[in-house]
Amino acid sequence: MSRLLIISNRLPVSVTRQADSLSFQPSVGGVATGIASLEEPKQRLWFGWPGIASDRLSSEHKHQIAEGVQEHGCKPVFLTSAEVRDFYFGFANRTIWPLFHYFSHYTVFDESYWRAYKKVNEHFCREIMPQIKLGDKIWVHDYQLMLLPGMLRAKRPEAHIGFFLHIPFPSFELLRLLPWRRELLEGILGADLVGFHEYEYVRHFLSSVYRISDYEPHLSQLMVQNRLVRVDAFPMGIDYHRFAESSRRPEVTKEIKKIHHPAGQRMIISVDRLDYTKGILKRLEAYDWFLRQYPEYREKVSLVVVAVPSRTKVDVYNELREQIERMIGHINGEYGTLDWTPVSYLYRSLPFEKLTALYAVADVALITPLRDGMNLVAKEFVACQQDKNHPGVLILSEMAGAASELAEAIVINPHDKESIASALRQALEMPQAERLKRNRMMQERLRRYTVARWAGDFLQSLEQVKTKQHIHGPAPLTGAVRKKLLSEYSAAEQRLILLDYDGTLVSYVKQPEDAMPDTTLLGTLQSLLADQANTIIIISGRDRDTLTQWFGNLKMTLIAEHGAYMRDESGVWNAQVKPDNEWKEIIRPMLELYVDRTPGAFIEEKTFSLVWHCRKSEPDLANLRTQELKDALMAMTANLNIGVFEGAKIVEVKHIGVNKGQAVLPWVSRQQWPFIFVAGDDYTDEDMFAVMPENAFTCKIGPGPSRAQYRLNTVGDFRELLTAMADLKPKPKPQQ
Ligand code: GDG
Repeated sequence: MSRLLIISNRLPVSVTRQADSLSFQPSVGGVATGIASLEEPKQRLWFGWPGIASDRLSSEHKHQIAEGVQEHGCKPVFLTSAEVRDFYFGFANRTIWPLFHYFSHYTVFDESYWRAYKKVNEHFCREIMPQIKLGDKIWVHDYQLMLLPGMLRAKRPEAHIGFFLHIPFPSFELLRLLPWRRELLEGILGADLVGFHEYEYVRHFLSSVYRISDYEPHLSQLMVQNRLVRVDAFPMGIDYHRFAESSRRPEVTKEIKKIHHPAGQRMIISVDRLDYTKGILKRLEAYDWFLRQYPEYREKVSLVVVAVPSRTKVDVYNELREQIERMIGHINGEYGTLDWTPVSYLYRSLPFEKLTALYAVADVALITPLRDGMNLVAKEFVACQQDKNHPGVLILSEMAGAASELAEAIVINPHDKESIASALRQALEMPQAERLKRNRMMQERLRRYTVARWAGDFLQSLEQVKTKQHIHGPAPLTGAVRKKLLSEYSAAEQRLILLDYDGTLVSYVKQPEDAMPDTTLLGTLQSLLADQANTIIIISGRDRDTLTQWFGNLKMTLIAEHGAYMRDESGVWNAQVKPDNEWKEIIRPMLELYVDRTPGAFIEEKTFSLVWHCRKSEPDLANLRTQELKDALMAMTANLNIGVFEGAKIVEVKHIGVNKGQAVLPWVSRQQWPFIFVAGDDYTDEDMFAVMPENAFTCKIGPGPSRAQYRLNTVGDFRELLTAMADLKPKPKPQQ
């Protein structure tokens, strides 16, 4: 049976040591609950750090921990104190956490933190590798382990890997600040399925991938090397029934009411980890403002602040704690009376049943993070509003991922104290029927999309991506296929080799004229041409002059402008179609207009075509303009004998009778070739692939759909294959 391997920074079991004995307590965090209640029974194994640094443990303790957590389906990954310091408190929580939550001024860029992050991700990889069995699904969680999917992929190309980020994915403008941005993206893209809480984060991720890693997404899917990767939103839910049930315990709610909710007073709650992203300080300022603006509520409301200690080894957290406590002191000093304390403050974690009772008895939950991936507290509060006679109101920040699902909450901007104050008033005055109605609508949604559904949905999508990967696209030209190709090459008496140039023999560059062949490439071509059995043709969209300048010295056939001109081995160029270019003067002004409107764009003129290039333009603008230009051109060319084609960062308008397929057809049908090899990377090469006989090896270079049978990922991979062909012994000349 295939298994589910879950990998997160911390194990869902907390290990505590008292004197010399260890105890193990399963923690009921969201993910753990979701996975535990998955419908499909799967064997599960969870990897993570048990929470105590390994240099503080004897080998006997480590052994006991391994055995103890095994009972909970877990395997420990031990980390030293130095690793915890630089990886967890360093890169994860001083670099990624602030940056991804838009706190760039708190972000520390430290090479040694980055090294520790890489090292710990590698360490996780080493621990997991021996445990992976064929068919296992691997689910990596969160920002501490963003390199891990890529590391696992490098070792297990076929593995099923999912990655879920629990925090926001920031916009490109933030991510670009990070010196290691490309490595992080490549790491995440090692997964087959990448999940976020919200579509907004999907958008940011794809836009960064496009700008930084050069992969081009199509509708939330992209080809990474030859692997289909899907990126999607999976808003995490909660264990709705567990919260709803727990909130119905009258003995606990009574106790909480007695302490925190005196008769005649209304109660507002604020529950979070003590973290600067949660906006606790701004919330207190807004509460202060509320008491000032609406003095009639003094002595009628109280705010209970639960701040769960968090990351106390990071300075800004300690500073924030001091500021919060000072602010609470100020409010209580300013407005408090002998009978009334405006803010009660609990700096600790409450037991689960006390927390749900607090949710249940509160009149208002004031949840105002400055940024939050999702915010489960908001959902939990709504789930606990089960008493029809006492429905509470949720005030939620628009910066929390949960806001897009909980639209019936009062949604506020956490920086706007004025609107928070009036939201508090609105909440306190809201009629019971409306409170009930709003909660019912939100509860309906939360009851359906629970954390179990979330986990099930994610894993099912992972399976679908894997199925799609196998149906889609050309097979990799590696391993046995490569061997077969080389052995057929070796055995063949006559070979036809058709090669596109840009994107196939050389990589794309910003300035097309800079893509001249290097000496290694020319050497490889020369060796191939030295073999009598080879007929090699370069067939490109380039013009005659460029091809003559670059390959004029080689005794080979060249085809320019997608087949408009051909130069035979003797060096003479012949037009293959009669030029008919009157259309150019009609089309050119339109292309010029789109050059003016798109900084970085330019026009290239060829004998039979006009090409609008936007490789150097800002990617989003380039995409937008490409679509607009295509639409405009389609309308203009409807009655002309010309076609409009979109290629890699270009729009080309050309004579319809000219294409690479037609150009190579006479060569293909000239004789029965025992070996044909065709390679190309863009849409113009698809015309060649389409006219090839069954026995031809057709090879697409790079990502994207293709008619080709095989794929190589990069120009480098392809050149390496050509070199391998050139290294094979040439066929001896046939005996006269
Ligand atoms: C990260 C993302 C995303 C809180 N106080 C007590 C207590 N809690 C529990 C809550 C809730 C959890 O802690 C907090 O979850 P949040 O979602 O609100 O926030 P983060 O800890 O920052 O979590 C966040 C989440 O991952 C999931 O993907 O939503 O955006 O930042 O479940 O119940 N639990 C107990 N006592 C407390 O006093 N027992």
